[in-house]
This record gives sequence, C-alpha cells and structure tokens, in this order.
Amino acid sequence: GKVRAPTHIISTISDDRGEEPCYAGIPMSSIVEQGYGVGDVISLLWFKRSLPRYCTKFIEICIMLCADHGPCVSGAHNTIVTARAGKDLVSSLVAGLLTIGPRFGGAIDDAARYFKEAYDKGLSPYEFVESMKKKGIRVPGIGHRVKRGDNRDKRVELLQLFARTNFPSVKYMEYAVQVETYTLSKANNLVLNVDGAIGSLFLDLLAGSGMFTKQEIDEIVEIGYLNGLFVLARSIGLIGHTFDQKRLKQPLYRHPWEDVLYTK
Ligand code: Q5B
Repeated sequence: GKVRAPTHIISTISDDRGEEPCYAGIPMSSIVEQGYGVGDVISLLWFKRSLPRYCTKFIEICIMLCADHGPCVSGAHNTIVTARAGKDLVSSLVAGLLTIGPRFGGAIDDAARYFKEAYDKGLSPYEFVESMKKKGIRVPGIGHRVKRGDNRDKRVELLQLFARTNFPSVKYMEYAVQVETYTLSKANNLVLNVDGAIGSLFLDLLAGSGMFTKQEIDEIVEIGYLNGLFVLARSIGLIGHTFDQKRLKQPLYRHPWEDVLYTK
C-alpha cells in the first residue's frame, strides 16, 4: 500500500491547498459572505472554533480599547524613537512590541493565571494579595502609572459594563473587583487595570460560554493566549505612531541632558 512520508510540520488551524483558504475548516468565501468580523477570525485561528457573537464582540472590544494609549506609554515611545532614527515600519513596530511584558501590557496571562488559581482555591482577596506580597510578587492586573481610585480607567469600566450585560457569569471579574477593593485600601494607584480586566473577563468567557472543556481552559491559561490580544491590538497603534512620525518628518530623537541625573 501507499506509505506516507513523515512530515516535519503539523498544522491544524488553516489550509491554503484548495480553491480558497480555510480558517479552521471554514472557507474564506463563507467568512466574507456571512459577515464574519476580526473577532470571528481570531476565534477560528486561535481557538479553532466559532464562538457566540457576544464572545467575538468582546474580543473586538478588547482589540479596539487596547489599540493605542497615547504617545507616552513604553511601546509607543520606543516606536517613535525608532521611527525617528529612520528605521522602517517593521523595525519601528517590533521596537515598540518588545516593551510588552510583565509591567506593560503583557500582564494579561499572569492576571488570568493568578486570579483563576486564587478564586478556584477559594482564597479571600486579603489572603490572595497578602500571599502574593509574601512571595514578593506584584499582583498582575493591578496598578497603573496614571490611573487612580479617583480616576478610574474608562476602558476597564467599558469592558465590565459589556460583560455584566452580555456574559452568563462574571464570577472571575467580580473576584478581581474585590481584589481591587482590597488593594485600593492599601494605595490609591492599585486599581484593576486593563490587563487585569481582560484577564479576569476572559476567564469568565472561557468558563461561562460552554464552548471550552475544563482541560481546554487550563491549557489556554497555561500556554498563555491572552497577551496576544494586547500584542495584536497595540500593533495597530504602533503602526499609526510610525506613520505619524514619518508624516511629520520628525528628526532623530535625542534625550535632553537636563532630564538625566548624571551622578557617580
Ligand atoms: N505596587 C503597572 O507601578 C505598574 C503593585 C504593587 C502589589 C501590584 C505596577 C505593576 C502589575 C503589572 C501590570 C499592566 C508597573 C499595567 C498597561 C497598559 C497601559 C499602560 C499605560 C496601556 C505601575 C508603588 C508601590 C510599591 C509597589 C506597589 C505597585 N503595583 N503592589 N501589586 N500590582 N503592576 N501591568 O505606578 O511599598 O512603595 O514598595 O507592576 O498589571 O501596561 O497606560 O501606561 O494601555 O498602554 O510605577 O495601560 O502597578 O508604581 O512601581 O512606584 O510602586 O505600589 O510595590 O510599593 P508604578 P511603583 P512600595 S496596564
């Protein structure tokens, strides 16, 4: 009989061999004709399934809300400096993307991991926050350089409003809010930030939609899919900052001496 030569790559999310490309088995013509959006495409290529409309809408809201946060944040700053050094689009984009990590934008996966573990173990917010403090770990998803208890992040409020209206359950998000209530009693900057809101709400999406098994949820959280939302979203803004600097013909950036403390 026929013997299949062993392959060097296994791929399960897309196929371009037929008349038209397919995402998770769905042909491109159906995607276009049925009016799928970016949230649906992310569902197919990341989660290998079609998700209900409220889930794909939530994904799209995350993308829109995280697309940019002005020129002063770490990512935009790096992109602007790189574009002004005369570098190309891809270099300017990745210079910004490389700042995404545990402090800036890349705390979504860890927020989901820690909130899930604490909630599932039944830890009170006090027990959770104090146990993190003992371990010397900052609570991912909590804290912001600008946002405060009396100057909340509108993005967080918008995500919470959407989820409270559309999700079957928001138990992880409510837990994150209780954690925030406790951390705010310690310091006014320790708000639930956009990473924490997305991390906790994505847990609610995974657990409440009925579209994922417990094992699949654990795998998604363990692998860490969710920072991908911030990376994808912020790429939109970073590309915009690159074009902006080039359009404005901005010269090479040099930081002013006056803003550096030279010391021995
Ligand atoms: N303290 C975000 O810190 C920041 C604590 C904490 C316990 C915490 C910090 C943090 C966790 C990571 C996280 C996502 C570095 C943030 C984002 C996207 C963005 C960005 C934008 C956008 C801010 C002062 C005192 C110290 C600390 C304590 C701080 N955070 N304790 N758990 N989580 N958060 N990142 O203001 O006793 O004085 O030593 O790491 O979730 O990135 O807009 O800019 O869209 O672009 O620099 O929104 O919170 O505060 O370092 O001076 O700390 O608070 O231990 O206590 P700050 P620090 P003490 S959203």
